[in-house]
Amino acid sequence: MPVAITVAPTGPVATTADNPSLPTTPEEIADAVAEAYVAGAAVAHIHLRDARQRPTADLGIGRRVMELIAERSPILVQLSTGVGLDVPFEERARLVELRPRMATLNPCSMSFGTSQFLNPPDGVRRLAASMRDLGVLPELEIYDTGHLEACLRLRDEGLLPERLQFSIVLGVRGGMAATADNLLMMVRRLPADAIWQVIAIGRSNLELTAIGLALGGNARAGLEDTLHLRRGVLADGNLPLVERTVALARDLDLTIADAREFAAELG
Ligand code: KMH
Ligand code: ZN
Repeated sequence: MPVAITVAPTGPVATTADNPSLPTTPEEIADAVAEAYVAGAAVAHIHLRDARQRPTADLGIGRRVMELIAERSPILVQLSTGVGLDVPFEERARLVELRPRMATLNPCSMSFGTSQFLNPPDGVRRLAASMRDLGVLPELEIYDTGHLEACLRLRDEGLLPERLQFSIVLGVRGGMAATADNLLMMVRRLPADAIWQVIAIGRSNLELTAIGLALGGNARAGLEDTLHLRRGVLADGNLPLVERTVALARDLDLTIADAREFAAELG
């Protein structure tokens, strides 16, 4: 199977004070996504920001970003329903009304750094049901073993598609540590037909992305996951991070999926 690369250009936490090349306006986000598409990304994982760079679930901003992205390329849009830690769950959940191709579904609440990431069980079930009803494919973000079990229960209840798409998130304080052992343990527990990628946050981004590719996973790249290209060297935008991941995959003799191929695999 060709490898699908997701670009995650913005994320919920960093600002341009952390990395001046972080895209935050709709135009900047769409430009970053267009460049990433040309470099080989098939999916764009999108967080929205307001004019003061704060994470937002504003439907108008979401619509604008999706329009600008669609004008520039056929990349598959995956809207984050995680949005940002201070945005109430019910506001975040409404973003699926914009009917992106995919949206994140975070199955459980957890500590997240010094804050908390609230995903209450009844809200998660409602969000999964509305994704199913609107035809929005869930990208399941699992930060711990119990999150996988919660997803399998949702599938058994008919709230998720039969074939599941997971992101194994490593390196968030409050979730699994970014170690190869943790990644291998999670990969072994996934359903055999699962589509999956690693989301490696912070210092171990490069190593764990490489291990995920070598194990047969897809990959994600972008300033949401690391602000640095090398230790101590800020990435000058998302493009170098996407190009690095494409090169890594090619060095492993893997081929890169385009958006159309990955859409067909998702069904
Ligand atoms: N940055 C991720 C670890 C989501 O997009 O739904 C958390 C997140 C979740 O942003
Ligand atoms: Zn995200």
